[in-house]
Amino acid sequence: MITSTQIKHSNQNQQAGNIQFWNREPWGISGSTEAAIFKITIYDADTIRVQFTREENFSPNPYSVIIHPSQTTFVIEEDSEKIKVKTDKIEAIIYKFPFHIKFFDVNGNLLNEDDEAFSVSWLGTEVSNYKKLQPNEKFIGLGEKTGNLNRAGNAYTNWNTDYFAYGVGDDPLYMSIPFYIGVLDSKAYGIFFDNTHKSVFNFGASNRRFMYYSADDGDMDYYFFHDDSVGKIISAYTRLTGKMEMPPMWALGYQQCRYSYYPESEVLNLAQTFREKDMPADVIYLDIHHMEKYKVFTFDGEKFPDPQSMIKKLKERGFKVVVIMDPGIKTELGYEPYEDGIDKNLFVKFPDGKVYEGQVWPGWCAFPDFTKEETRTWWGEKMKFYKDAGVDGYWTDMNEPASWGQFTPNLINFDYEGEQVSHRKARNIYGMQMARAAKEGSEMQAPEERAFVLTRSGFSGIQRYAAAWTGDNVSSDEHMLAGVRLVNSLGLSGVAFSGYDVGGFAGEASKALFARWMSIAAFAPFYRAHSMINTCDSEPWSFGEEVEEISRNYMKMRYQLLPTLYSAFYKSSLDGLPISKSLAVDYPFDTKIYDGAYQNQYLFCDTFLVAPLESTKMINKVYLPEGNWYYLYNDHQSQGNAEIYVDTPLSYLPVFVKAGAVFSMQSIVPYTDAKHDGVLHLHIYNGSGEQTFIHYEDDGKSQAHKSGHFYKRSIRWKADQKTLTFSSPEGAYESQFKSIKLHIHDLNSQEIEVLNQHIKAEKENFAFLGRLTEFDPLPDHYHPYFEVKDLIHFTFPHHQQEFVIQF
Ligand code: NBV
Repeated sequence: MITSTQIKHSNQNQQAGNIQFWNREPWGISGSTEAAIFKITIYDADTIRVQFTREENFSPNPYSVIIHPSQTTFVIEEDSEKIKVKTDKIEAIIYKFPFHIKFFDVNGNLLNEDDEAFSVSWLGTEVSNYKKLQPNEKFIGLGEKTGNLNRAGNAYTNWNTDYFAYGVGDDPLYMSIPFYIGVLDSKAYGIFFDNTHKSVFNFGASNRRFMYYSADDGDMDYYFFHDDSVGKIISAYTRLTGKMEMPPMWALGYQQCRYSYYPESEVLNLAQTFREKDMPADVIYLDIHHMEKYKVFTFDGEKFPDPQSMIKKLKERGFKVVVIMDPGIKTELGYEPYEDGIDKNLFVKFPDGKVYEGQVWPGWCAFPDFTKEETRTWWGEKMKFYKDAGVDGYWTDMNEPASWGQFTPNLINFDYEGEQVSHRKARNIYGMQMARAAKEGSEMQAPEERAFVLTRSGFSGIQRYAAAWTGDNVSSDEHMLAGVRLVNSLGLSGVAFSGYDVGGFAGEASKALFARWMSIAAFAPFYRAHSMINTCDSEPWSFGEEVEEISRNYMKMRYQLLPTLYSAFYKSSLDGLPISKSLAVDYPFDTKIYDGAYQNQYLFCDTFLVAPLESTKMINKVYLPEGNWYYLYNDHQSQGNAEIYVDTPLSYLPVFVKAGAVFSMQSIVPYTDAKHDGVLHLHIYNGSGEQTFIHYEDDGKSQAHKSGHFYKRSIRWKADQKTLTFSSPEGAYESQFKSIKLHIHDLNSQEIEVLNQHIKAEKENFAFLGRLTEFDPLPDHYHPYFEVKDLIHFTFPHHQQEFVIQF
């Protein structure tokens, strides 16, 4: 056997080599090859973990995976050449001479295979897994990565980086999620490479033999997922790394940010203007100028003499306040957090024990070691300062961590939950652990309330702690569309709650760009406008009357859609699926969706097909996948599997509703906590097949939903049979809706007749509100959806029991 020292110093590729021995284990198999020890663990029928190390012990990442293997059944068979491991969903064939692995589905279709010669290998300390490229293989996901939806032919680096005004093809950015999905002609699989070192994913760049993933050091530790849909693969990945918890309802509202709003009078004025202009909004951000000399846990006494009373006034107007928190602690004697952190030994250090210092906004700073539990708790305790002022949410910025020079020395030490590692292993996880400290701190300060944390940096599993935004984007059309792809890619990678700076952070948006961006972002999970210091005003009323009107319409539509949005968040908190869902989730084998012209399209809340486009285009091509689709604004029906032309004035973002869909709306409210009129508008689209919409409500702010205080019922529309079934509601929370108004789109005259009969028979339950025979044509000028009339609508009380309507 080659010694591990020889291998580590070698300048040539060293393969794992032949299997020397192996054992059956209750969870899979363990063994040794010529170069390393290995374990293959059956995590679940759809998830198999492969680990290799040249050390004596494996060193798994303690941060990302939060579950242990389930007790799923599997079969192991051996012959002279290979070991076969079979679950209900995957068959893995492990060849012994030399070690390499092939994954099949249970029908024997090849999903993924190691390059036989290289499979698991090392180059110095760098560890890699080489996989043969399959015919027509596409690669999607990998988190916050620029570029095309299909990543084939490109390579990416995972190394969390502060990148001001990044280009739309630049890499790496702020967050690393080493999880991708491979799409073959009719099957898909997923791979999560759980190694926090700097890593590379090469999807066939500069070669046509293999794709590979490598890390600078550490174990080869990956999870292979397979199920019969892309959605189930994402669910399997989030079963492992966790799901978003229900955020407070206000975090779904419109949010206004600026680097920075100050002084206090400007902030109050801003809040007042939203209300005066009848533009719904929920959140105002305080960026770094709220602090005294950029010192975290302080307020600037001149700009904000009385933060408590300012925040109280904002709350009276229905606003929440989110403050920025940067990790760097100014190294200033007399500054309590610095002195306390030194006393308690909580900062990142050089190997000789001296505190590492880097320069950021406050000047020279020490960096709390968030990879240590004690530091996270300490940070949470310090957050009392903000809680006392009435702050509602936290924004963790610069947590890559960023510092002037952008090149942190690799030798500095991090605790890494007691393992004691260098920056090489800790950097990619640092931001996530800061976000975790913020979430746990928020919950420590206000145990009854749901936390809201927005983070720039993160790693696999970040969705458990925070929403994410895509950092310092630029005011341009290509950035606006790149942002959509980033958010969709984050959604493919387990991060359902994310968004981008509307209007662009760096630069100045044109009127048209701002209007288009506001409309697209109304269909993003996180809806916030933000802009850089020393740029023009960028509030939704700053670009003239037309932009103001368009913005208002889409902001209002967002608030009308809150019941659908909140229900979609609920669903995602259970299944881990995206809220902004690339078409690659539901239509992965339709090659058209990867086309450059259509790759930005996505399904929002499972129901709306959104086709984002540049602000300069007034007509555009949209691809509608299989099925029938209704244009949101006039119910015009189009056949799927087709490219269609759509007029796209700034006032009309192309949005289509899938035939057979069900979604809900409410009356317009100025902020999420304000009372709606109690009528739940249920929109049902004729079509075929069936859709179940889970209507979900709770108090939108407390933790009570975790102990049964929610209201949930499923509403199933069987389009073929024209049956609408409401299940009995579950949960101890009383719905805020008192009646339901049904809007049935596109019934034919016979169906309308049946419906009329039914309504007559059920008089006590329904009030028929009449029929409008024709739609208003689309007006030339901006015209909000909520004024467009439906064909049929009727109202009935919000029943407590299960009932069925047969049309
Ligand atoms: O805190 C200032 C900004 C913030 O507004 C932005 O959203 C972050 O991405 N921050 C970066 C620091 C530096 C900006 C040049």
